[in-house]
Amino acid sequence: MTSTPSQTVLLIAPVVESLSEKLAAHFEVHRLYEQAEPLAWLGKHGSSVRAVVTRGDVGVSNAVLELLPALGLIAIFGVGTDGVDLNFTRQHNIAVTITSGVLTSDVADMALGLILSGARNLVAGDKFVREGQWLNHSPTLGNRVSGKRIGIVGMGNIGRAIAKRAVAFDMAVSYVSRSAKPDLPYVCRDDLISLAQDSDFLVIAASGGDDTRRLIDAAVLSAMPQHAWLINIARGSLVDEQALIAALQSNAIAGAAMDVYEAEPHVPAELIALENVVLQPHVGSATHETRQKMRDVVFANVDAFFKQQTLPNAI
Ligand code: 8YV
Repeated sequence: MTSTPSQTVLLIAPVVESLSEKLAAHFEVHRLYEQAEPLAWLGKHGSSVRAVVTRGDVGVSNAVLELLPALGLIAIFGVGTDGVDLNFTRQHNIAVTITSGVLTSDVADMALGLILSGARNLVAGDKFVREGQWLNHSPTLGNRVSGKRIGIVGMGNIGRAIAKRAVAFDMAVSYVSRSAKPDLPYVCRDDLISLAQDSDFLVIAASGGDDTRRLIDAAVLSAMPQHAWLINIARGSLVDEQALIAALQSNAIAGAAMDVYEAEPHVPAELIALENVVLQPHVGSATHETRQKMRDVVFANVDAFFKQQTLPNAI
């Protein structure tokens, strides 16, 4: 008699509770983040785990993967694969799925929201009213967004969605990307420095990972015009945070509006102390609508894996 392989799913980090519950209703679910001694738990139970669910911003380390010899699937709640060693997964025949397609609009909306918040002083204006300052002072002027130049770093799905929105604001769109996109009516730049020089808003929409680590460094920041804003909705790893802090402190650029940081959830005290920044807690895809869709995509992939069907969102 052959034994049925286990249908054991390991959650690496908390995801929306309705996903954990849905998974638990169909499979055997364990939460690594609730284990007092995760490595000891893995040593004891790791061989039964066949699927891992993790978040894009968390990924899963090779140290954990090494302890999961029966693993066949990593289902990412998000689109970023930078937290997973894809060489390792290829070598060990582990499929990887992402929540492709469902979060693009929300993240692009957040990019435009950050541009408007920064240039039009929305956060400062809110504080100004709440603190009663309006009774005694005039509000400060902001800077126009419509008709300005936007430079987009990374022209994947999210970059394209940002460009589409920017066009509605009559903005001139330029970009750098791993490859030129001849189907797009925007200006493709050869290098990041020239893109930075000619952008009023430099928006980071590229993938994280070793290839793009600290792509936005002191040289790029110093190429930006003094009135320009840096916007980051991608990954904190793309920016040299210390160089950014120095540029902001010296007013070498006008400001930065960001949803992501190098060591989340830790945000450098220097950034928090600055007035010319807008800070969000990595919530680009965090809407009820999108999180529900992300949940459904993750579940569909785990379910297909255990049913030995084609994975709908394999990378
Ligand atoms: C999510 C993300 O915030 O898609 C990604 O890679 O980083 C975000 O959409 C994250 O994965 C869930 O916390």
